[in-house]
Amino acid sequence: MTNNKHVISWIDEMAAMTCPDKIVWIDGSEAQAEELRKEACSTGEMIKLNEELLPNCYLHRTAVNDVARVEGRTFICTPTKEEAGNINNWVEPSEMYGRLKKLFTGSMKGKTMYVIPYSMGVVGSDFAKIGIELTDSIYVVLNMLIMTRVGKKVIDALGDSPDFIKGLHSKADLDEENRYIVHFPQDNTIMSVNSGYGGNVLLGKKCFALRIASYLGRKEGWMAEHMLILGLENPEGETKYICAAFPSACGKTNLAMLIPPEHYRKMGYKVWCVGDDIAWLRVGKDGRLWAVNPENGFFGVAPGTNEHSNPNALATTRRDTIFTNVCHNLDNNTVWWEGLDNNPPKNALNWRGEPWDYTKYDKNDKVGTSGAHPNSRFTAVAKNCPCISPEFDSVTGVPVSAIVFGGRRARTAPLVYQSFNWQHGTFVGSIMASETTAAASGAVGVVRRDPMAMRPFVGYNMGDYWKHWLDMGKVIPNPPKIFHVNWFRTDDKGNFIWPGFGDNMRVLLWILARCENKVEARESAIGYLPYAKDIDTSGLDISDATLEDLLTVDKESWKADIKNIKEFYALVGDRVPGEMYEELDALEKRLG
Ligand code: GTP
Ligand code: SPV
Ligand code: MN
Repeated sequence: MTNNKHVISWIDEMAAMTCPDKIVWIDGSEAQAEELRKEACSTGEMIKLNEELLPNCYLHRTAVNDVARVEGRTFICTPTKEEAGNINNWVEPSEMYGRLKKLFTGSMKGKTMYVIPYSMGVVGSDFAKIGIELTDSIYVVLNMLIMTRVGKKVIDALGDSPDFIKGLHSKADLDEENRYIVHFPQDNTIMSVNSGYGGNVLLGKKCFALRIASYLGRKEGWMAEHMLILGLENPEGETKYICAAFPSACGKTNLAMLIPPEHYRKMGYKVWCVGDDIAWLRVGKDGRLWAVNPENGFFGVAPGTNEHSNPNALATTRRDTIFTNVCHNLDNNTVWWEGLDNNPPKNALNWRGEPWDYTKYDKNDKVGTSGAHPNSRFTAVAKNCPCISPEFDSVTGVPVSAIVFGGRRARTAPLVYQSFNWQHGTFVGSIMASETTAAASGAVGVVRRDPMAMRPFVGYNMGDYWKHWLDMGKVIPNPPKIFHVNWFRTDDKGNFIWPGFGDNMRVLLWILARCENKVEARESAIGYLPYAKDIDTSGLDISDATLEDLLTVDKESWKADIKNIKEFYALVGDRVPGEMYEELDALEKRLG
């Protein structure tokens, strides 16, 4: 498909190491995709679902020990440890290449190596970047065909250039002990072995569009962030754009596709989804920050998605979708997950593929007893989303009015607050914390610091990453305002006290009103807080006392947090910019 000697010699080298039986180029055609789906169904790798109810939809199960990203086995291999920093796992590059070579040698014997040329961003646009992923998994090919822009047009856009990200993936033996997700930022190279799960193997996503891209962004003066992008259109037909960074499984897909509460819909408000997971940001000629979504599909969390929480996501998954690790309803050959409806299938296989008895479900042992794995996912075509933004394919992206940080905090963080300025906003991002979720392997529900929702995704030293945020602030003449939200405050019994989902629109309206200087706010120790009267609660079953509680800063828990922030800054180490410590001191003083 190409004469590009850089591409050819690299593929030759990888093939000599992995020894596939044959090499197949993915051209992006529907005919080839269909052949691959048939082949995957013939071997049991995928199951074709009910064509009438779920046209062109498939089910796949990963290995039981391979259901989430593995942060402990993810490495940033810069020449020095200092460049990768203390938050990332690091091994010296030549040592790591040696280890990987052993694992990849002969790993594709008896298999086909697929060559996937893909573009992150609209093919050929100024902001797009090209990758080539070599993989021995048809599941990976079919997911990449949905998640990225793939095929001959990409290889044509690359021409003779050496400027592409090299990605090598092999499922090998799916051996957990030898699972590696490795990035060599200086070599534009990603290597992933012994996994078949989404974020570990769809190399365009977290590996390229966040880890490698964040490294490139620092070098080239732009930013790669773990952010959704949404457009909020008012009744006058003006659309303002918001980017929001929440950690994995903390509500990005839901917010990006929200349906406004009824009275706003009647007034003419609409929300448009530009992206649900990743934003590439750069300064536009007009001095504002502009955002593009480099992806072409959604790799979304299935559990909890339903007709009320996220009707747009559900509609998106009704065709052309690959479901991973959900529950298989054998009566009608469809899929189900916890939180879809109150009607679990009686004749079904769970995410492991075993007969499933829904009456044994125990919410304290979800992984053991649920029909769908808590991190089960759908891979769906962005353009199938009913609220996909008309700007989805825009080559310039969209101008950003507000950046929003947020996480799962049972107490400390209020419903919403605004930072004082860009530097303080960067600080607010740096001290983000959230309860861990099933999106990564390990304990769930433990509060950990997750700066900018990027803890697992920064491709270099976290201190330098904060410095890059500060530097960007200096070159954006008209920067977005920075906010923090928390949809997850709970009462003493652990129930969420904010309704969330579509009602989060009420908070977005306050945020945009602040951006346009249309509403006053009160200054607090942590930033500007809304007056309760300025958050619209009409039609909600929320008492004045609860709203006050949602907007209260509990100084004692903030003081306790300061201690934890200091420990975290110490862990990040001596590259933490002085400005962050100035902000920390100022916060401590304001708390008294
Ligand atoms: P990744 O794809 O892992 O990056 O996750 P995400 O940030 O896109 O999270 P997603 O929108 O898929 O939501 C994850 C979980 O949070 C789902 O179970 C949702 O039902 C739940 N959730 C999302 N928004 C809200 C909200 O406003 N309130 C509450 N209580 N739960 C929410
Ligand atoms: C996340 O974990 O933030 C995801 C899913 O979006 S994965 O692609 O697996 O990283
Ligand atoms: Mn994500």
